[in-house]
Amino acid sequence: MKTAISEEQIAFYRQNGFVVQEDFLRPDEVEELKSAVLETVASMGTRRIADEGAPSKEKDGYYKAVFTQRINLWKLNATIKRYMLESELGEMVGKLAGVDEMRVWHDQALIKEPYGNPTAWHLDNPYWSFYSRDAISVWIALEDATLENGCMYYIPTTQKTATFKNVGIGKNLGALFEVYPDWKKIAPVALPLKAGSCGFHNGLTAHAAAANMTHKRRIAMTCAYMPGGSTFNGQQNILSVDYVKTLKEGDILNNEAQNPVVFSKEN
Ligand SMILES: O=C(O)CCC(=O)C(=O)O
Ligand SMILES: [Fe+2]
Repeated sequence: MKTAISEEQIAFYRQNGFVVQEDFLRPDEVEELKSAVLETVASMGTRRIADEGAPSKEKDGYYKAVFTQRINLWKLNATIKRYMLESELGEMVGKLAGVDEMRVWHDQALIKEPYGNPTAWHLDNPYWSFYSRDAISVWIALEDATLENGCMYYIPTTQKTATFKNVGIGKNLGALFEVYPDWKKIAPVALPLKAGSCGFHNGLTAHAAAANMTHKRRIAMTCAYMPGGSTFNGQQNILSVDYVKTLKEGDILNNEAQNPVVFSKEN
């Protein structure tokens, strides 16, 4: 895992809300992580989220055809846990975001199946159970992600002007621009990635992915990280009913079993 990150990359991320790390994983690491992801996804059947008591319903037909989405695989598979909770990766996301502590929010396998629908423009953080301007995700290509098979697109600098208003990932590709009409003036950037390369994006950066116009799967593994000290905002999102019952708005999300620390400046 290539976790060294330059001052230029940090500056680019802070300005644009995303950045790329070429050759993040070596080919043998890609194979190891991809096998673990495919095996774990298969073991979950139609269950979307690993956690007991979490919302598990498959979404509607259109959403299902955007990607095969499986969440919190790190709880089921030791190899995935080793990669997603790797402390050097934790330090990397901490440095990019400029925060002193990072916890896992959730991981997700995102497989855009052959002829899968595009992923409509959206923000991530407003869906989650905490609000933060410094949440960050890593998106690792486990197969080449290309313009043809649904690579990611970002709209630079949107993390700076985003509020926590959002739209769902629905059939209307550009619904987000009804909420943020000014963003129509900014050119999006496509980010094709070789297998093993990754992108990082802020939880408030507008992003999307194109349709998969190929007969092969676009396979990605992603993980979202939550700054330490983030507090519950009242949204269940992926949390289990039982856990949400123990929370009230404003509580710090510091349950180590649900949101383990991956980076702490003190250590
Ligand atoms: O992989 C995709 O199609 C979308 C990914 C995404 O929205 C994310 O990683 O936040
Ligand atoms: Fe997203």
